[in-house]
Amino acid sequence: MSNWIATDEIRGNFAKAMSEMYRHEVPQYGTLLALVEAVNRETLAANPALHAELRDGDELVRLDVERHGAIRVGTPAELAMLRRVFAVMGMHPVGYYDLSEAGVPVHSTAFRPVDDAALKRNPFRVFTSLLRLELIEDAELRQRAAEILAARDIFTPGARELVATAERQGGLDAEQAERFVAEALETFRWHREATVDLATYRALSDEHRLIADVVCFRGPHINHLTPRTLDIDEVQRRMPAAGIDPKAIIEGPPRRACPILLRQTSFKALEEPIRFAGNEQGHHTARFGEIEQRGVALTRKGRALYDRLLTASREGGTATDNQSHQVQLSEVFADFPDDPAALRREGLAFFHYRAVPGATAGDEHDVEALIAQDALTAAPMTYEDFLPVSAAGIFQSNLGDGVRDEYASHSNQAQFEEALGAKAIDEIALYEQRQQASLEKALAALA
Ligand code: OOG
Ligand code: NI
Repeated sequence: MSNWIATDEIRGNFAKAMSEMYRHEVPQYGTLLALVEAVNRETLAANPALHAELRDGDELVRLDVERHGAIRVGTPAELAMLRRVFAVMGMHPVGYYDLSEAGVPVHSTAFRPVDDAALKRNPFRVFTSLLRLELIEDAELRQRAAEILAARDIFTPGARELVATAERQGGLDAEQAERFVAEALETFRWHREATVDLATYRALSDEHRLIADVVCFRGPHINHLTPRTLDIDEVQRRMPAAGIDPKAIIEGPPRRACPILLRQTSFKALEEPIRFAGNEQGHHTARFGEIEQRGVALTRKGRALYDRLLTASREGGTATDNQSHQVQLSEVFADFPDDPAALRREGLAFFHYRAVPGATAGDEHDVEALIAQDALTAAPMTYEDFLPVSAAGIFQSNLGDGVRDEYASHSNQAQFEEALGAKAIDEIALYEQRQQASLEKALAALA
């Protein structure tokens, strides 16, 4: 018998501690949370069907604590250690995102829980990017950046020790888990002091602002923490009145009767005072706010259709105001079925199957027939991941003007996984498994 604290509980406590720290560091985050909470409450009150759907899918409970954050690290060793830190909280690397095509010299994964029970409890996700130093063209600068990174340790000795303890024991006891949360949190804290002088910062920043952000500080400060809204258009509309200036357009698919994938918008990064080595004063912008609205996860076929329509909608340029952008998107996305039954029948989206209590299947084995006779229900399965085109849009709106064109490099998942010390889990395969498991369980209950 072990008395280890459940990984779900450690993750829940960590997410809460992170949210408190960030609220303290970035007061606008608190404003955003209040806005999202108000809109969620009103949306649920006005839409009983949505309320019932979220309640039956056990998603109402997680909604209030649901957040994703993002960090950027500089070396393979940092990424590999982060993987071990997140594993203590039941978070595993899912998906591979190449952002070099969009002119951002990183590739990324998302650390998140993977199974139904853990996702219901707290789906905390951290979008984690690894800087691709090899994309710095100037050899001298590349060398300098590598040396600066080699000289830092972004983890406290306590965090390192507790990760090793958790791996050795197979878990952490209550006292260790509490210390682990406090020690791990230190890695994500903001630092007002840079580790380099202003001239070095500027040289790196001139190469790419993201490089300066990753290289010049003691740690990979959390750069945003995103709550989930049920109506992103409404939150975006109310942001200015709350003193928040959102980026021009909402990223991702248009508004739909049956929301798909992920829609996101962010507000501009804050300019914050920094003390550089040699006591020079300067500024750095890194931290911003973001909100997201999640919809149903798409199958490979659905995702291919989404990617094709998104590309089509971008031909001839994207509108710079949100309203025209959304109109343009909606026209193109008219080709995407917009009701759950069509999405399911055409194999475009994933669903959770449940047996209706008291129902039996009799001789019927056909899923559609069982749904038609009210023996089986199919609820849309929430998309738990990210979108590379949207992520690039979020990165860029926060890097300001003068964003460069794409890097001539190709996506390199093998190199990323070597740095990570593990494979990135295929997100589509995960949805497939969860859908299949829910169907088998439902059919067994009907037998
Ligand atoms: C990450 C940007 C990507 C999202 O929600 O797509 C992201 C970053 O700026 O580090 O967080
Ligand atoms: Ni984000």
